[in-house]
Amino acid sequence: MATNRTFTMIKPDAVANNHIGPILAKINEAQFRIVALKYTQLSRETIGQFYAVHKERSFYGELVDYMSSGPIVAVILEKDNAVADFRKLIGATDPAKAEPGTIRALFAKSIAANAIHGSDSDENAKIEGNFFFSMLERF
Ligand code: IDP
Ligand code: MG
Repeated sequence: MATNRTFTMIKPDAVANNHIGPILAKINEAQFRIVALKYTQLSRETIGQFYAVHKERSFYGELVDYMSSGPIVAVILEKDNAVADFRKLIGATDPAKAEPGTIRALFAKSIAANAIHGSDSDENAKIEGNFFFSMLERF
């Protein structure tokens, strides 16, 4: 299986603040190709499954409430070294600590409402992409 893909979500704060276009533009400028894209809103139960890895963390309830509070855009992206390059493009989890010019530095409101998700490994990119999309065989 290719290891040149990553998975991202444009989070509810960024969608609500009309940042879908500018964020996709940054992603395209950074040479990522869009493989699949979906605008949707998730139930608490569904996003709870997506973030099950964080179940024991103090912010889990807040995260699940927040991520189900409005529409998101789920995207599979392709590029050489996709996972690491995309984490660099989005910046640190806390926007106050994110490098200037990164997507979180530009668009995020807070550590919880931080505009965008990026997979942290090839393995999780595949799991997360498959969570949202099926029938990608033709790609
Ligand atoms: P990441 O998104 O940079 O990989 P993770 O540690 O995997 O960061 O956390 C997942 C998501 O949980 C973050 O993107 C953010 O939305 C939320 N989060 C992380 N830490 C906190 C916190 O301390 N308070 C509230 N929400 C948090
Ligand atoms: Mg993470």
